[in-house]
Amino acid sequence: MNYDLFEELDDEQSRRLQITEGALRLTGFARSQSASLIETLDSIFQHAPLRHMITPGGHSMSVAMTNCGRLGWVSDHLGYRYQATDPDNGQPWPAMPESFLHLAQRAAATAGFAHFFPDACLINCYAPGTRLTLHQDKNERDRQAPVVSVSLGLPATFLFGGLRREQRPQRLPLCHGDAMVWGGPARFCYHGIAPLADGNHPLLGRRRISLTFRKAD
Ligand code: MD3
Ligand code: FE
Repeated sequence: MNYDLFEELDDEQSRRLQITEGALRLTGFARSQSASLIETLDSIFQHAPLRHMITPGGHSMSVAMTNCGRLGWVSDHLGYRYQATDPDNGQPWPAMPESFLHLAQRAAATAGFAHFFPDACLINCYAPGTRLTLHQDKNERDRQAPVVSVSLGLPATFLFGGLRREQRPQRLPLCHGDAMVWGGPARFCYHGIAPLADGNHPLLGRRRISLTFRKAD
């Protein structure tokens, strides 16, 4: 009997929190590889820098964003969409690193979604005070595939509502290394991030970065 392995499995069970049907938080899932994820992010930022996109209404978004993968999520005066090139330089987005893809696939499989092939990874960067108001993710053509997200850096409070905007959201802490999987009925629930509290993270300083993996096409 390998008791170390047994403890690890037991641990994974205790770190798996079902939030609602189809929604799972995997506490610390990416923690052991977080330093290498951040190194990889730095090289992505050199090719596709973080920027504040403009909403269709003409406002600058407070969350700084960029993408990797075949498709990237963009916003401008025309609306929200996915596109294969970075509007700031006309180049393709940096490729999805294999370590990112494998991490997203492992998280999805843990939640029961085999064969997850995300073609888009949106990278969101929050400074203290920054928030993301309640919204639904509806720009993806594939409506069956789950969404996988990974949190790095400063902790945040995730707001998780229902299928109608009026439904009062639950508040859930999200910490460095946590992963979440949103599938099935949870996929189209309203969600957001409360204003980020100030702090200093040993690897990311005064920032929170989230990776959101989606099958857009
Ligand atoms: C629940 N980002 O980019 S990730 C977004 O932390 C977004 O940056 C947040 O919401 C962030 O659209 C939350 C977690 C997340 C992503 C997609 C979801 C939760 C979701 C889609 C459906 C339900
Ligand atoms: Fe979202």
